[in-house]
Amino acid sequence: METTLLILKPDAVQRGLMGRIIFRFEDKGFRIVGAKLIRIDSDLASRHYAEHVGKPFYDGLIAFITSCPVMVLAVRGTNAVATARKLMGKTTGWEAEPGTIRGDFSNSRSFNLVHGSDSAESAQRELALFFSADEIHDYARDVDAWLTAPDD
Ligand code: IDP
Ligand code: MG
Repeated sequence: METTLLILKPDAVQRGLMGRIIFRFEDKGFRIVGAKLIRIDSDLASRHYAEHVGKPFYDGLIAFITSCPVMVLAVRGTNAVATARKLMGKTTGWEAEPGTIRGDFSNSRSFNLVHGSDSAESAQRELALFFSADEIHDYARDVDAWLTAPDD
């Protein structure tokens, strides 16, 4: 069982796609264990995107992610980190496969609707940036018994 950080970016909020994006993760069987709408400030944005400092798109990325409230989600499930990335699709909308969130809804290199942690280590770091321990809710669901088999 892993937990990953998702951010529904400003374009998802502005385009009214939050619900349809959340559906994809719920349909896969993931449990939402944290959720809130926040306005990311430049300090938080620079900590979150520290790995991209100095890249040509960095300034635009910080301006984009701070331009409007975003929805941050902590999402839990088997292989949540890698599977969430597969559901999202490739970074650039026009390269992402149809059937993925970005492949179906984005046709941009930077406005690609959703962020998802790229490794278990990134997920730990990013979850700590956006959620305090008491904002993560580890509740049980009866359906979880039907989402993973004992011999998975
Ligand atoms: P990821 O979101 O698929 O993990 P990263 O390479 O980590 O992609 O880049 C972070 C974000 O920066 C992307 O989601 C996208 O919004 C933006 N970005 C990445 N590469 C470019 C680029 O070449 N031009 C403009 N924006 C970019
Ligand atoms: Mg990334």
